[in-house]
Amino acid sequence: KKVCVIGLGYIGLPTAVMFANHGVQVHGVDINEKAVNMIKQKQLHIEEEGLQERLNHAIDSGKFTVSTTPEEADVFIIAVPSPINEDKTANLDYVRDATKSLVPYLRKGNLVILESTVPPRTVEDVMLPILKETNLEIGTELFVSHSPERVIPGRIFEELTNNDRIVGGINEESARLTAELYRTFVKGTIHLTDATTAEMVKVIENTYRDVNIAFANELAKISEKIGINVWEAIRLANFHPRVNIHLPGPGVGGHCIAVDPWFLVELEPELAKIIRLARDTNDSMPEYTALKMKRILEEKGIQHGRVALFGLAFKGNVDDMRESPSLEVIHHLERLGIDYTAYDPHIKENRLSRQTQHIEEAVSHADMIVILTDHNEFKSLQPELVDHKVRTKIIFDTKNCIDRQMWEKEGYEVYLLGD
Ligand code: SAJ
Repeated sequence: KKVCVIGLGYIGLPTAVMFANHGVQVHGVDINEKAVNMIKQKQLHIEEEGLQERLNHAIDSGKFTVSTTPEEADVFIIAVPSPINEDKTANLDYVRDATKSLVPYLRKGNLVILESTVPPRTVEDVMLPILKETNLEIGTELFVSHSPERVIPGRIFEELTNNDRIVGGINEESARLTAELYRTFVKGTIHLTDATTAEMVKVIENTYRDVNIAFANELAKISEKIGINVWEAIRLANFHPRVNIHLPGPGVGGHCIAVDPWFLVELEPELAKIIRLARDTNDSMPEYTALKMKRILEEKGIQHGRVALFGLAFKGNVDDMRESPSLEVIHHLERLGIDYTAYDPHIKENRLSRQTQHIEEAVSHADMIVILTDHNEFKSLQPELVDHKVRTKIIFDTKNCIDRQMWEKEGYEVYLLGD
């Protein structure tokens, strides 16, 4: 069997090397020439635990080739971005272009699998009309399915192997062939359904999480008003066997959870009410966080204060800054006229004007350290490391991830989001 993987990003690259390391011949394709050249030289253009060794092995074994154009194969897997436009409508250009790029290479008996998360009906309404241009009969000569990726950045390989997998075919044969392929490395259960249901399943998983986080964020705001610690309240509530409340924070980022709910809002704006409200609630958190910083500085009588922002990635222990709430927090600080520096040990090049690679520089003359992502480096951060540099000993933790007592012992005033 030969598999051609279109899109070598956070999902496509790990998936490609997984197949290659399980004896499948894989050809990887990306329109980004720079990324392709890097991968050829066994260099990573993304950070993911365990990816480097696996990529080395895949390339050295000769089972994994890469280029900017597809090749004939038995199976084609599409793993390209499916972002939203400015106006929150789905941008399916990448899915459309990737599908079109396959048309000249498709032969009788081929299978096309879409892994990208898409609004329900995309396979039926967007992909199939394009695939019909092959003149192959869909469902008997050309098989098509949606098998959404469901892995979490930071634990991709573990989840690729052990998570259950949803496989939705445009007919039963398509689903069966797809399941057979993923069996190569998937140890979880593979559940078969139709393509549109599979699209819906994926979108509602992320929407569930978004709505749940919005609930937690609303509870954080309420808790601040009534004077309790929301983290403690949620922790205790979650001891109930049927309660699983997620955690508040400075916002919801990434290109999945903050994006996918909009697909449902776009399809059914009149009906998707809670979904819409949850999006707005989560989107309100960066400003809420920035305003809390302003309030703390004012309460302490600090004028022209400077804050040191710790964490630019959209969540802990990843190097991905796209759609990060930290960027929104910065936007609001600028709007409020609050001086800041930004530091993130996972973002290795300076992409912002006030960003620094050195923690000492970040905290120099700072009146408040603000933890925006729960990187391990911040959880275990020793106050002595920053002590001699800060101007005022205040730390504001938006992720409840630092050792509060340790910082208090060092003379810091500790603030917590939702407390
Ligand atoms: N966040 C909170 N509170 C929480 C959990 C997360 O504020 O309790 C924030 C994070 O800080 C981050 C954002 O939400 O900014 C999203 O992070 P995440 O860890 O929840 O999710 P992603 O975007 O990294 O991955 C999700 C996963 N979906 C689910 O868990 C249902 C993953 O399994 C999907 O494969 C992925 O989206 C995807 O690609 O769709």
